[in-house]
Amino acid sequence: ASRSTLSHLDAKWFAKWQSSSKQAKTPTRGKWYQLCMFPYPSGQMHVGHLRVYSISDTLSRFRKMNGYDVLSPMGWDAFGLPAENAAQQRNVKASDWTYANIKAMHSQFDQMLCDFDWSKELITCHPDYYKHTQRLFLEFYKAGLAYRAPGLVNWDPVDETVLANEQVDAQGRSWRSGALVETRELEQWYLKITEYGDALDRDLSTLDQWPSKVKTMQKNWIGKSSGAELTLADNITVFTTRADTLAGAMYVALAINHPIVLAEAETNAGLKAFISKPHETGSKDGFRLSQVIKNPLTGAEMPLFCSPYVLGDYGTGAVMGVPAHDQRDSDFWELHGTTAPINVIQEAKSLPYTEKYGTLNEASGFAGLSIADGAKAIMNKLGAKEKTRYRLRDWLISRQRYWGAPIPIINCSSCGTVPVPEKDLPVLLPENHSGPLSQCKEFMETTCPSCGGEATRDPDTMDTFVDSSWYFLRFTDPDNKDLPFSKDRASELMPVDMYLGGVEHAILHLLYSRFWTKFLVDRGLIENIPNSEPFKRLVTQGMVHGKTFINTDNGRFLMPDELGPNNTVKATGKPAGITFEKMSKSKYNGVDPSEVISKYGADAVRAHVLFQAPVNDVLEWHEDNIVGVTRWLSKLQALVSSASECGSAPTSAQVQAWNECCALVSNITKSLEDTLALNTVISDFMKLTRAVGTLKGSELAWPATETLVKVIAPVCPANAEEAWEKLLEIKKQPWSSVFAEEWPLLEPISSGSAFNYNVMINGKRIMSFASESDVQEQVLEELSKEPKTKPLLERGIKRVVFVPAKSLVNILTN
Ligand code: ANZ
Ligand code: ZN
Repeated sequence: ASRSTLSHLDAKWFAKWQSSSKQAKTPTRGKWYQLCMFPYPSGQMHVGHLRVYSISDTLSRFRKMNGYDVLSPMGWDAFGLPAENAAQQRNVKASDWTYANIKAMHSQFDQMLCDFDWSKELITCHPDYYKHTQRLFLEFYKAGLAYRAPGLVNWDPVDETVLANEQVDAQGRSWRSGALVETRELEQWYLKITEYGDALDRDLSTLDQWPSKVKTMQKNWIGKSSGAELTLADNITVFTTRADTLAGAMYVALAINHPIVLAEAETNAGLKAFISKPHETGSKDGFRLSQVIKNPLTGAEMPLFCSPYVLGDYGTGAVMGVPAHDQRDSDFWELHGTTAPINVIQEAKSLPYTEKYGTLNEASGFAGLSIADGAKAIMNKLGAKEKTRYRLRDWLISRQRYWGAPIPIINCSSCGTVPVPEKDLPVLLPENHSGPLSQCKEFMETTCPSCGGEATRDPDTMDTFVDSSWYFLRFTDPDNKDLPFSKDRASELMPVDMYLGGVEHAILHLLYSRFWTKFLVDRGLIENIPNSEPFKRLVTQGMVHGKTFINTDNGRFLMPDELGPNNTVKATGKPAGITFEKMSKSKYNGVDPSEVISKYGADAVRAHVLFQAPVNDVLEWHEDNIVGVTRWLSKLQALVSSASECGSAPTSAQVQAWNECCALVSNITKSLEDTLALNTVISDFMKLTRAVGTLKGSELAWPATETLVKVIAPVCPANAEEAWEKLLEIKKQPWSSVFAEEWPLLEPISSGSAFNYNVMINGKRIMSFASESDVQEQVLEELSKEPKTKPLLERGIKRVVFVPAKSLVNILTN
């Protein structure tokens, strides 16, 4: 978007802000780090971006006007597949494509009138940035928390790369390509996030300003579970959270990569075929092994199976099967069992009974004990210890792709794995390349830093989530050449006070960032961050849904030119079905932010976006509704144009209107500061404008108008500046920015001694007095001086009714 697409007002003020240094008042209220998740430079903003950046810009402008020293930076999460694919398809360099996109999107930010501190801009694909990403990887390596290991990994056949567990959804599909993920055996690099499983779980409870939904998702992902390891045979130990059900165990099942299974498969062709054929995840297929295991409690013989539903990388890869109390075991036993499930819980009316409360019955061997006590008793009897397990797995960070930060490791045939020395960082990406780095000879061939012999580089790049796991730290010190960030700067500016972004990152980015922060605190790179948590308050904005037209005859989405007049289907003349759905190309319901901004101006679009839905809710994009906001803005400008500094004493109706203004300003302040009820902020703006209109002609009009202009400034910066300029002209004062003003605070009624209040108790007039400011407080003080009111007031005050229009205070007692 070029300047020419800015409306007159936007262009005027954008230029003015560029040329006049912002009058920085000296902040008096401490630091405020306002951050929103930085975008991937796709080249085009969508309305979701428009929403989150409107919110974020509003809040950081508000904080600045409130005297905070605000850090509100912006940057680019610039590595990743689309650039690489574009490079391949268009025969351009991935970096050229990326930087062109950054430029285009930066001007869209300008178009939105976003006031980010661009001097702190960072780009994760720039060597100045990824040099430090590599350095931090080596920090993990030095600590023994970055390691290479063979293992079964998730392979995305479309993007041709491995994925972290967090990047595969519950249906087994890739978060990016949507392809069904396959399993491959590969040697890859991991970050040992499991080392922090306990801290990541525990500290969730300190995040009292995070949505509980996000905390629950993280808790479940980490999946801390306390149970016991029971050794049932020399070579078989099971992990169970229900040791109390041991007497109900009727079989034991092993994962298909359990050592016993692998050993037996050497000589058992049937088993070998079973474990090598593909199984659906969670499948209750089973294969009976030769061994039989004795139940240590009942002495009963239990058959041994192997089944894909037992996970190879959870617990011990072995379970005791309790068909009466576990759904999965019940399903398995129905297919492979011969006898009826053994129930050990008194409360069980039907099986499986999977509730975790109840009392053990006779069959359990510990009749009368609760589930918890029974588990303890059985563990004691077997000499088993309590064991905590986590569902969380280590984070696989190798990607077989070009457009990422190279893993700074060299493989030497004589020295083995050698980290690239810090002085040799960054390991630069070859400029003219696409496809895996393993195919780039100049990149791969190098010399060993340790022995000087021939060696090869690690062919992989890091997951782009590595880049974003520390960018918020880099923002505290973005120009540091030697270090990722200085300890002092980062420690001073962290944590992020408010972090805005999409809930789709509830696990991935937010979990990784918490992990990195905790690790870097432990390594002494930052300090003094409460609970080592990077984000104090988290706000997740809802999605934006677009108006979607459907041909109800066949359920197909209508393209714009298939839509007739008055929302009909052109081909048939019938009315089209209208719904609101997630914007996507296939539904023809997308909206281009640049287009709407050049049509209505940035302020109207910003206010509209905030007005249409509470921050956390889905926003349905009704473009027609913008007219409400544009009308309000023109009323506001008209009101300001006719404002006058002089006026007469207010009527009592005007005093009331003034008090309404006070209440509205305090509401607006509270919403911006705390509750983030931003939709009500816009309706309060409209009410406030009306109330200020009522003050016309009175001496209250001028201060109220000034206040109105100041409070709308965070949301509607251009209109506020325009109005402020008019007010200064009327006052005959030189121009200065409205953003140099302090946030206003209106005192309720300051009508002066002109008002003589009649004070009544329970409807009876007691006395009168002249009020100056806070009438309510003053009333009680005056009354306490009046001996005859004492018995009345001793009954206790129920309510104080204050009617400024009638110059009346009525006190109701019990
Ligand atoms: C016996 C039992 C009886 C179990 C019962 C549950 C209910 P959470 O809480 O999610 O950690 N399990 C253990 N290792 C497993 C593996 N590798 N693959 C699949 N399942 C496994 O789950 C722990 C429970 O999951 C364990 O407790 C075990 O089944 C199963 F009425 O043991 B339980
Ligand atoms: Zn060597």
